[in-house]
Amino acid sequence: MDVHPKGSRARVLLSSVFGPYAQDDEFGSRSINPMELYHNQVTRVQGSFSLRMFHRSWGIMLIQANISAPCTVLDFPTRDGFAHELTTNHYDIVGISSIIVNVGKVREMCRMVRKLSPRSVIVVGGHVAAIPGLDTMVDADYIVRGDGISWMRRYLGEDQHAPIRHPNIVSGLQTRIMGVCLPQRKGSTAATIIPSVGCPIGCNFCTTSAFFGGKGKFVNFYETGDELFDVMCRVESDLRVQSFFVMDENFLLHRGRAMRLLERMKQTHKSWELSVFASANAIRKYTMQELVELGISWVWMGLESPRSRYSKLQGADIRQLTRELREHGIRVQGSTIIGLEHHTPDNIIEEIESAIACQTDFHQFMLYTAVPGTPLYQEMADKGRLLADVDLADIHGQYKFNFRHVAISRDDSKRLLDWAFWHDFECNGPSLYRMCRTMLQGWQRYKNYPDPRVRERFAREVKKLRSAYNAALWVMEREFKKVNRSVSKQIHDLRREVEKEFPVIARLTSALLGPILLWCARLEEKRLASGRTYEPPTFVERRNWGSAS
Ligand code: B12
Ligand code: SF4
Repeated sequence: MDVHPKGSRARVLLSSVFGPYAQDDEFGSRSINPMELYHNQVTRVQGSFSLRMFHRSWGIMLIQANISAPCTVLDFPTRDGFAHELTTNHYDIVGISSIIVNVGKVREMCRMVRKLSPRSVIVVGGHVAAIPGLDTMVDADYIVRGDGISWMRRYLGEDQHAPIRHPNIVSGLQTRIMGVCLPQRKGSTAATIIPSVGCPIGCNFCTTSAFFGGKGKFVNFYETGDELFDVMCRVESDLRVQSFFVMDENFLLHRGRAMRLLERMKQTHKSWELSVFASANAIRKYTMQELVELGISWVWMGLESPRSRYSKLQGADIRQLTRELREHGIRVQGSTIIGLEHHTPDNIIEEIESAIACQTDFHQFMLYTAVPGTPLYQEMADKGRLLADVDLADIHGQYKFNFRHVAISRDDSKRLLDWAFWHDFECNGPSLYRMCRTMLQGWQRYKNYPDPRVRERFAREVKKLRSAYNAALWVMEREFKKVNRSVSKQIHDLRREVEKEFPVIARLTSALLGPILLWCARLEEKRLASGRTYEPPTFVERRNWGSAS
């Protein structure tokens, strides 16, 4: 590969694609695709109870932190903002980060760079690079598949094997629920830690696994528990956090690393809280005690389907596992796939019901989707089953199939998906309530646990439950009567139980704060009904900029 003639003196701009996002437009924005994790694909039908927040573009933040060239990260720019940055500063390299749905924006941004900064080299990276023939769709000089840190280091003539420097990342921003924006105090939000990218299990539909090498492969930024521990200690002190969102597709799969991390946490009395992604077979490698001591408080886990044959699910009784996790205070975010090969109109309802019966705290439903770059895409292409006229902006699993399913029509795929979200909400209630239930179970089980680190963690978590969350329970109990009286009764019972544990503070907050929250939630419902959407703010961050010439 060539090295840029200016090497590490080259000025680099790294940008995410431009907004606004939560609207339908000619560049591929879609109103069903807001720049929000929960509201996009988890709690999207939960109205004012939906958890709303934004996440930064971590890929470009990581690249910026690991090159010594002067570099600007421009996150969530507007189109005008991107043009302004290109014309007010000279950039030798413009890197654009995108996923597949936003390819139309990448095309437009390349066009803008050629016009406004014709001497810049254009590099396109991120999942969009998995589109076959992307080089004929966008005017870029380089299209980078896989890890961008090592690529950018090589291109700048730097050591691609140098240790990875982890930036300080606040995991979410502008969190909002029931019409209330949570205060953004230092330390109040978890920090994101990215130990690796990719997953060696290699499920046929999985785009992240495929993008970083597929089955048997992944890219490790931190090999050992010791390295990870050191990074977490630094971030803990810089951001004053004890809570970490671990962005690793299958964190618990690497047992040696996780157990060494636990050892170090115990030695140094760290009462950390970890939110992780993990497959059922990986979770099963640990006892509940190990998970709890490691601080696992939230786990995102693929439930896929009771009859699917994915190796990660072999031998796991999913319903029992999810129940057990919740009984130990671990919030579960389940993910179910709709439209697997064996699904038919006769069995799909039963499978959705079975997923909902797991009563996970959060539930993502996704359509089985042939995403470019995955083995499933190749298989569907080989069998001539890809639908030719589907816009790339609509290939993401939250709209309709992009391939011919043997038993379910494209329109029915959307109906089933929407129904699954509704039915889960109707049967199980708002995720906020479910989370409170799991938190109480954890507290009751572990408040007298011998390890003080564990006690401290549950005591920290329960502070929210006995105050603001109890007031939220009061609101949910009232509002949910309109949807499902029996769930409303369950919320009532939970609230009573919380008040039994914390008689003074819990009663006081629900009595004082409850009515205010109810008013905020109803106002939010009105805003949402009138079409209100939310967009992330723009970030401009410069590094090594003093040395820029
Ligand atoms: C956080 C996240 C989000 C955030 C937004 C983040 C953002 N600011 O854009 C939210 C929650 C809003 C979100 C929304 C969506 N997301 Co999302 N998201 C993720 C998630 C969980 C983490 C991304 C991440 O930071 N990873 C860690 C970093 C380090 O990895 P990375 O981004 O891939 O970056 C590396 C390389 O790709 C490369 N690279 C990245 N950028 C660049 C740029 C250059 C110049 C170079 C050289 C290299 C390079 O180098 C990096 C370091 O190795 C991933 C899953 C995952 N595990 O990655 C899904 C994922 C990226 N999302 C996905 C999708 C589909 C969506 C949605 C459409 C939702 C949906 N319906 O599924 C929406 C779209 C929103 C929109 N309008 O754009 C898919 C993308 C599939 C694809 N092949 O394109 C993923 C992979 C999830 C999945 N498995 O399906 N998402
Ligand atoms: S276990 Fe999860 S992350 Fe790993 S390949 Fe399968 S779907 Fe992807």
